Amino acid sequence: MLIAFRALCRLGNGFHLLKTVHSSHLLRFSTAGVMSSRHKNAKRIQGIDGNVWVEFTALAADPSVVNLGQGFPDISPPSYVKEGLAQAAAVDRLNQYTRGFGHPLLVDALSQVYSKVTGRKINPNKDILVTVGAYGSLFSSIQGLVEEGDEVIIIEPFYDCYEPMIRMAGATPVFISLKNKNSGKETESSADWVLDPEELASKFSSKTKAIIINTPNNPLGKVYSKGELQVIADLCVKHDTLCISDEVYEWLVYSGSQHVKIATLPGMWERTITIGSAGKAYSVTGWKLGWSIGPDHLIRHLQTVQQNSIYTCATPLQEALAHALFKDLKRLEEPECYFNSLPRELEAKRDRMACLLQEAGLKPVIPEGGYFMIADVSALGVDLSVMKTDEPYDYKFIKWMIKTKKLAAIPVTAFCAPDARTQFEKYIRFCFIKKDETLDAGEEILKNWNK
Ligand code: IK2
Repeated sequence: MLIAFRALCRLGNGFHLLKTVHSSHLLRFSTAGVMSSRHKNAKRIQGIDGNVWVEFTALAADPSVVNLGQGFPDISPPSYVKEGLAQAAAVDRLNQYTRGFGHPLLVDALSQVYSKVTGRKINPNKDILVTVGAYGSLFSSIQGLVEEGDEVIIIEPFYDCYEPMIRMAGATPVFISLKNKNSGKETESSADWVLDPEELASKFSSKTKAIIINTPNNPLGKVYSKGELQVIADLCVKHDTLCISDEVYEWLVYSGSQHVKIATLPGMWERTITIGSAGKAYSVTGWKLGWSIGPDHLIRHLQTVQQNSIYTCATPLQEALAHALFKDLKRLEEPECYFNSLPRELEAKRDRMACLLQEAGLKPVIPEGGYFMIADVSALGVDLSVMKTDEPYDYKFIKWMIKTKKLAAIPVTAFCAPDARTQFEKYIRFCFIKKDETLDAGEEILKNWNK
C-alpha cells in the first residue's frame, strides 16, 4: 500500500510541497487549500496515464497530415445502416432508456446471427451483453471475472488496453510473444508469426485466471488457425482457465484464411467470452457499440459490472444495429452481405498498400485479416539519434515522419510490453480502410520519400 509521507513545508512563493515515499512526484498545493493529498490519483491507475491513441491522434490532427494511423474507416458506412439510425431517432420511444443488458431487438438479432455462426442456441437475454464498444466488453469481462492476485496471459503484439485493464483489476499480465518463424523471407505474412506451444504452456500456472486472444489480430493481422486455437484451448481446459476472445475483426478475413471461433472448440463455450464490435463490423467506429457473448454463468458477472457502471447503451444506435444485422443475416452467404463485400473491397486496398510500402523500401507483413499492416522500416536507415528521448525507435520514427513527411502511422511497440521492445521497434502500423483519395495521398508521399 502506498503510504504517503507528508512533509509539508511552506515555501516563499506561497505554495506547499507534498512528498511521498512512493514516487518522486512532488504535488503542489496552494495555500488556499485548492489541492490536497485527496486530489492524488487512485493507486489502481498509477503508471497507466500514457496512451498511444491520445498521443498520436493529437499529432495526426493537423489537416495537412495524411492519417494512416488510427483504425477508423474514412469510407462511407453502408447507407442502410445510416438510414436505420435516422429512422430510429425519429421514433420518440427509441430516444429513451432501453433494457440495460441490451436492447431487446438487438439481443434478438445478435442471438440469431451468432446461433447461426456458432451452431449453438444463444440465449438473447442470458448469453449476451451489449456494451459501449468492444472496450466496454473487455472492461466488464476483466472487472467481472479477474481478481486481485490473478494472472492473465496476453499475447504480443496485443491491443494496448488489455494490459491497463488487467492492472486496474489488481491482476498481473503475463506476456508471451508471437515470433516470426520466417524472418528474412522475400514476402512476409502474418501467418509466419506463431506461438511456441511449449513456451505458452510454461505461462500457465495455478494463478492463471484467463488468457486474452485476438483473432484477427490488431496490429499484425494474424488469423489463428484451428490448430493454433486448439493448442490454446487444450491448455485452457487443462488448467481450467477462462478465455477472453477479442474478435472485433471476425468478418475481415482475406482469401486463403478462415476465422475460427475458439468458443466452438470442445470444452471452450463454458469458459469463453467472445467479443464483437459494431464499429468494426459496419465501419461505424463512432457508434461505440460492442457485445460480449458467452455462457450465462459468466455473462451474469459482466452484467453486474455494467448495471453498476454505465447501465445501458444508446437506444437508437442499438435499434439501427439490430435492423442492419437482420438484413445481413438473411443474406449471410451472399456476396452482397456487408460481411462479405467489405473484406473483398479491403483485400484490394491491402494489396495496394503492400505494393506502395514495398516500392518505398519498407518491408510489409501481409495481414491475413483485419485492416492494419505492419511494416519494417529499418531498411530506410533513418538515423534518429539526434532525437534525445528514451522512446523506442518506432515512436521516434513516426514523430519524425509526421513532421517531415506529413504521414501518420502507429508505433508497434504500443502493442507490447517493454521487454519485447527490441523485437517490435522496427515496425510501424498502417491502416488501410481508407478511401482511394486518402491512399492516393499516402502513395504520393511514399513515392517521393527520397526526394
Ligand atoms: N479490440 C481490438 C482488437 C481493436 O482493434 C479495437 C479498436 N481499435 O481501433 C483503434 C485502432 O487500433 O486504431 C477494440 C478492441 C475496441 O473496439 P471499439 O471501438 O468497439 O471499442
